[in-house]
Amino acid sequence: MLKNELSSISRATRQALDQVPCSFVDGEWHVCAASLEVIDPSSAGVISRIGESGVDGIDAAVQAARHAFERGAWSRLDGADRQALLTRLAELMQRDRNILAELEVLDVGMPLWLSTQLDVGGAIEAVRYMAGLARRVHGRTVQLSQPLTDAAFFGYTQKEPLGVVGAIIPWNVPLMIAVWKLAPALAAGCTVVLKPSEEASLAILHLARLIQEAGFPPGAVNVVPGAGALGGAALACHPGVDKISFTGSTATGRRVAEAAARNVTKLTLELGGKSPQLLFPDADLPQAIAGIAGSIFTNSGQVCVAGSRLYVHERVYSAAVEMLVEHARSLRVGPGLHPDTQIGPLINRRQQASVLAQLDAATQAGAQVLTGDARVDADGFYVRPTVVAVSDPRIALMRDEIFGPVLTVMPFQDTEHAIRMANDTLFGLSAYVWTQDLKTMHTVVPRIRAGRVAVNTEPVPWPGLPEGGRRASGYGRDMGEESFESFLETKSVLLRYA
Ligand code: TXE
Repeated sequence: MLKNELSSISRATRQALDQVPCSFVDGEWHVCAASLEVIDPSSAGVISRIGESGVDGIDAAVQAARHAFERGAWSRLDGADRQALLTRLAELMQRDRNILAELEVLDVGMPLWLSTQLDVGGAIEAVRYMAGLARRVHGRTVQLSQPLTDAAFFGYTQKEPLGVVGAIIPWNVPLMIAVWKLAPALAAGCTVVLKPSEEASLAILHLARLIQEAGFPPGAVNVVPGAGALGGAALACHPGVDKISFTGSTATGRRVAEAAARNVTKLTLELGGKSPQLLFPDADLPQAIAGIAGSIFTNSGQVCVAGSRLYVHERVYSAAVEMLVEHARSLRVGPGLHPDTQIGPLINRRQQASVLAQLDAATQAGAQVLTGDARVDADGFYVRPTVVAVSDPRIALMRDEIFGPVLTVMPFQDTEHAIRMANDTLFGLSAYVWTQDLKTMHTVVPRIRAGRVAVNTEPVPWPGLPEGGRRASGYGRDMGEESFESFLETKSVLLRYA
């Protein structure tokens, strides 16, 4: 059967599914008047309900975060104490690793090994990394040499937490992306209103329980589940918010930017991508094929940095495509809780229908599906890993983010041709280069227009390496010191001492 066996989940995970739909505001749980269904993507069955916070719920959360920020119980806490509480949170996440991982499987559809390692493991590492930065808030001294007066001056800058942060989270790797925003904001001393995606909130609600258990001051973190068009939109235009950090689609990102502009609210936007992979003839082919497949098929292609456009040097094109097709066909599609599963279902019926429709449109436009029928005969939202040979780079499959397990392949003639095709996109999030040749690598990497280039590896998020894009992929960075700094304000201090 291609659906999750719910009897196999732990009692604690079952309890989390049975919670009354609530939001977490000002350190307390509030029962929501309205609620939304939670659907297991492997079966299309309803397994739980989450709260619908609505506009009033968002307003209460922003007020709680503002009050907490001004009171200073978090924002003026010593960096060492903020580090200690974040470290405590990481320990509790480690303790509840299995619950968090099972919740993500049931909510998102991803296989258990992936939710354990990437999503939950990545989230824990990110909290630990940012906990360390909480003690590293540095201003600088400035030599003042303006010869305007005879008086003597001293100048320095100091860093201060930005204020109230609104974090709007997508559904594809919910816990990890939530922590990518939450952890640096908290480390910097900001307070946070976090709106998870209505498609996947369960693990983030459990995170809120752990935040409560760890003993964060009331209002430091507020979690308000609910629909984007309602709560998300209300958060983006709320005048009490100092910064919005958003990850999601380019279309919604534009709306968020317009809403934030009304209050001149600061913004980080991590939007979609159409990331290229360049396979050069000198690459270690078996290693590259496994990595290329991992770069697009992991989490069923629902990864912002998914390498969805593959360009292969014409000399190795036939061999590489044959190996890729064989690899894609060998991947085991199934429910996330099943230990053999490599590829889980997509998040929902809409996403499944959208991916299949885009494949149909590409076929009609002359593209050739090499892996056979992508459809799976099941109730869940499955799509098989699919490789498509394309000759016309203008078709929609080559230009739009598909967010499914679909890889397009095209040949290239030489390095210049490869770079030109890689950059032929409105996006600029990530890119992959497969080569053993140092000259090729150093020629290609600087010329790729993307926030990140991975060489001979599939995407592995490291807390110290910033993630983010250019152009339609957004601006600003998650993770790394860059992200931490983006939650701090600079104040210049001018002192006359003589
Ligand atoms: O994303 P949305 P959706 C892409 C991917 C996918 C497509 C649609 O291509 O097929 O987006 O997914 C909240 N004001 N990515 O519709 O709408 C919403 O509640 C404020 C790529 O789920 O961008 C959720 O919390 N917020 C991406 C968040 O925005 C609003 C990951 C993301 O939802 C809002 C996910 C509004 N008006 C999807 N409307 C990536 N970069 O990784 C919705 N939201």
